Amino acid sequence: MNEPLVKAEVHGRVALLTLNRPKALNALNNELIAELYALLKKYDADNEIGCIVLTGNEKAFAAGADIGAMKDWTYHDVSSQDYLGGQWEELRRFRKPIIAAVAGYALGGGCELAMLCDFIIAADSARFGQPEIKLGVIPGFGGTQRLPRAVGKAKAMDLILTSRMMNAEEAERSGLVSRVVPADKLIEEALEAATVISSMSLPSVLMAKECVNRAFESSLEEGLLFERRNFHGLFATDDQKEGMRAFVEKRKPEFKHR
Ligand code: CO8
Repeated sequence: MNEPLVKAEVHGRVALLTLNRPKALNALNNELIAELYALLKKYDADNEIGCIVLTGNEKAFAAGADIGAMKDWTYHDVSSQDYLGGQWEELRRFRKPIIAAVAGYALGGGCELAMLCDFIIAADSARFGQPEIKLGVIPGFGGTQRLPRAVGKAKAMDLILTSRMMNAEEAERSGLVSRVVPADKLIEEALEAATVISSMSLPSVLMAKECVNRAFESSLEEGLLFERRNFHGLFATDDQKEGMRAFVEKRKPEFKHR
């Protein structure tokens, strides 16, 4: 049997997904994306899972879309099959938090895949970039939209137009990653963060993710209303009663995730 292109392990309430095309620096092809999509769909729907960690290996999170596979495609090929539509596009719709744990290269589609996760924890070895311009194309999976939102226009233009890479320290300074850790502690740290998240009440975790994402899709007025109504809604959950009672009774809450 062939090795899976994405490996899955479960650690308590956390699913750890590892991109597994090491010889091609985890270059993203349709088969890998289909496996990733199927696993994310499975764990997103699994009540026993509260958070997902997506990682690569120490050399590469992913070095981009598979250039060898794309090289002979015509405009008609990519546009008629809506390349990067379909499952690629669906990757951003999952509701459970997904943490990208990035070591080594996160380039092109690899950087875009990391950016569509909810936050990025980087190893000190991580290198981020959108080098598509060197190939005669542009980022095609959100890079021109998500990178400026994360790091601002100046740095996004610099990276996208010159194709230069930025290291983990610069990525943290500019807001692309939430924390930088030693490479040998990356998975431990990401699993720890995911374990903390998955110990929280699932309805409030899902709501918090949705509300933060709404900040990028709406006016402040609309976003504040969306947040307030969802805040109100959480008072209908058992976990709100448990969380607040546990605080008052000076004990740890036992969330039932409902
Ligand atoms: N596609 C296919 N194969 C790749 C890719 C890639 N993106 N990146 C690396 N590989 C392969 C190499 O061809 C090589 O294979 P082989 O051993 O068979 O020759 C193997 O991985 C190892 O790579 P290198 O020998 O080049 O390793 P180095 O350590 O010398 O260099 C680099 C590492 C700098 C990362 C270099 O491999 C590189 O520049 N890779 C390409 C980076 C790039 O241009 N990425 C953008 C691709 S285009 C894109 O992503 C469009 C976005 C579309 C959206 C995708 C949705 C998720």
